[in-house]
Amino acid sequence: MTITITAFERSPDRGRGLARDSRVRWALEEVGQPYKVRFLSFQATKEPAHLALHPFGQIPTYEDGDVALFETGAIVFHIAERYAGLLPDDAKARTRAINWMFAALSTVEPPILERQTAVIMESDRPWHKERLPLVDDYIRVRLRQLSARLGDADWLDGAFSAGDLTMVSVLIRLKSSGLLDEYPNLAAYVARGEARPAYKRAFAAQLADYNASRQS
Ligand code: GTB
Repeated sequence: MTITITAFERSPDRGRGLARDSRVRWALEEVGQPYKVRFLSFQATKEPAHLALHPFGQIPTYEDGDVALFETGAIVFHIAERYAGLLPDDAKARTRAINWMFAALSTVEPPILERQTAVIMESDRPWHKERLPLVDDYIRVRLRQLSARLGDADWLDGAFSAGDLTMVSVLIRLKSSGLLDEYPNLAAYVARGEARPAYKRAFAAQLADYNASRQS
């Protein structure tokens, strides 16, 4: 049974590896599993067939035989549990890697998403110019703390893991903001993630899909 994920038929990130299917593609590339993508319009994500798979009407979803999942965290965790390559064998190290996945999604990502909302949805509001620097400061608190923990290590806890894949995927969204460059070790950490062959394959596949969607 081939793994099938969903993505937008024309990705709103214009193939820049920022939409949520990117993390799932990257995880599948890391573990060497082939996959198919089922492309959906925004409208189709709100229709019953997709809502049966994803109660919030979003992408991505993941299907493999009788396994059907939504939420990138759960999907990456499932892939990492099922296939070798993204979680250490040692039980304690494995738990710590999973800990970093939760930290990325629960503690680091929320202010980054707030910034995205401020930039995309609120730029016409009269208070936007005052709010954005506040959001940037919330982000800086987390980046400073993460930077201190990472230090001069390559990855968050020993070898590259699903924790790093999730954290790098979260931080990548800050690249265009300039905030990441204030923390050179975090900028280098993200660059190390992007330099991984599996990341490059996932990025190229997402970009190719976006370019193909523009031809049709
Ligand atoms: N918590 C969920 C998960 O991690 O899986 C969040 C999923 C999610 O936000 N999916 C988005 C979606 O389906 C797609 S990625 N949105 C439609 C909806 O909520 O109705 C969204 C996205 C687009 C473009 C950029 N970008 O250009 O930076 C980033 C993210």
